[in-house]
Amino acid sequence: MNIFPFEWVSHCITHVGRVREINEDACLDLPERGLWVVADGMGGHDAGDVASRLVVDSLRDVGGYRRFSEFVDDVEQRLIGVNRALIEQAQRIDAETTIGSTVVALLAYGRHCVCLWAGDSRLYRYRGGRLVQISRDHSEVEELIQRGVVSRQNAGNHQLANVITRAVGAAPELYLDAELNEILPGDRYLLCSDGLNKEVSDREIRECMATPNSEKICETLVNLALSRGCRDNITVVAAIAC
Ligand SMILES: [Mn+2]
Repeated sequence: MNIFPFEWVSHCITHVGRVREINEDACLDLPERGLWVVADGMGGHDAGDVASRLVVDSLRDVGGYRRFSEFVDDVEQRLIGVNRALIEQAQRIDAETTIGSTVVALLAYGRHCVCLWAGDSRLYRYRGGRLVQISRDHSEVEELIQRGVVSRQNAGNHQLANVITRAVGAAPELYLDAELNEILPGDRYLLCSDGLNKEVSDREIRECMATPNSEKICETLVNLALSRGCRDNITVVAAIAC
């Protein structure tokens, strides 16, 4: 099978934002390997930047697979390895320490893609003028929405909006969610850390993604967030299947 029926054009930007002193986000933009990743080191924890860097560094040299399932399994195994390493590193400090990071990864192989994620970094897909969020946040507030306790409209202001329920390095077992989808020509994908969606609405993301230019999409979204004070680090990766 031709594993590259699409030509991918992609771009990524990561920015410290207007308030934080260090950037604990990290990203990977590997169109020739069909892999894009965003990792957000857990705020308020020790060494969040170490965690997110370890996540992306563990995936830099993926490739050489004969089947898509091999690719997906390998990425999963590598992230499980990072999970173990982060827990060991934290335990060397003390029992209370967590060194963690979210991860959202888009893997493309042939005519299909898989989204793997843990935490609240997101994958969106823009197709035919519509924006769909492919990942579902692993967060306290998303769980309340699912249970009907909080409406999605009010969720952004909720006090639990920042509490994530899964992350690499957070628990001995790493549970990654996975979504398999078909790729259509012209599909535009956006991976982002929560620094974007705390400042910019889904409607605005959809408007930005109407432009078929990955670099322009990233620049417009980051500038929009920065213009609103951008309290968190922000990372965006845009990938277009041509
Ligand atoms: Mn963040």
